[in-house]
Amino acid sequence: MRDEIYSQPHTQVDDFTFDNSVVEVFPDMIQRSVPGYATIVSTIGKLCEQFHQANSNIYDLGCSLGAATLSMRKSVTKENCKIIGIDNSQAMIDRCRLHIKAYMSDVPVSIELGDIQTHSLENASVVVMNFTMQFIEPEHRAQLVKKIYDSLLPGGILIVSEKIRWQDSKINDAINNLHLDFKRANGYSELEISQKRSAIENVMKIDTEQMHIERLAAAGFKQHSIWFQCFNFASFIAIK
Ligand code: GEK
Repeated sequence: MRDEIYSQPHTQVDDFTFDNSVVEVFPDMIQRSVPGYATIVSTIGKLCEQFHQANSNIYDLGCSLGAATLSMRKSVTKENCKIIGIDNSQAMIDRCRLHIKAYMSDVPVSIELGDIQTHSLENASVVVMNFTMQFIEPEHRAQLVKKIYDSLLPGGILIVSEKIRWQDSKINDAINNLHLDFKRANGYSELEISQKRSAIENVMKIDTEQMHIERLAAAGFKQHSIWFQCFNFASFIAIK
């Protein structure tokens, strides 16, 4: 279904939440809003193929409708692996379970309702946060990345995809304008763009590339890099 949530004027734009109305249009919304989303999701499967280890857990934190979970499930070749998708939106979890059931696979998947900040993580070879960190309170992010690092086996990876910003306002504006043109080219009107911005600004707080890299290093990751970037959307890999 097409995302038309902000196509009509709202008298008051409430903070964005991942409720039933968002679940209905989510695949269209993320595809038309995030440059490179399809490439990132399919490549997460490729990275999982390289780094998953036998007898380990693979986590999809903030799994939404399970796009990264499904991509990784196709790439698991080693024995006794389990994929665990976690999200704190009941509406997302309910729909995600239906999506997962619609595809056949021998790889076990568990979709769990929970807050990734308190949910236990263990024995992990691959952990994915595909556009989820930006919804965690900034002061809690370092603790979460450290918890993920501690849950990873040696050689395990963390993938973090995020919208990013620049300290330099001219560069930030120039690249942000490219993203706005991307949304316009995908059929979002000026009204939709501005109402969505009002809805999301209190909820989604974005970091610079440097903040991400410093946080990964502080948690203990020795290897870390951006592996994909299109405009102000980037995906990082860190290896334990
Ligand atoms: C994808 N990864 O399609 N605990 C658990 N889930 C959370 C939390 C939290 N503390 N905070 C937010 N979420 C997906 C896309 S969407 C990104 C991820 C976006 C969940 C929230 O409910 C939502 O489902 C997801 O994180 C973010 O590959 O909408 O821009």
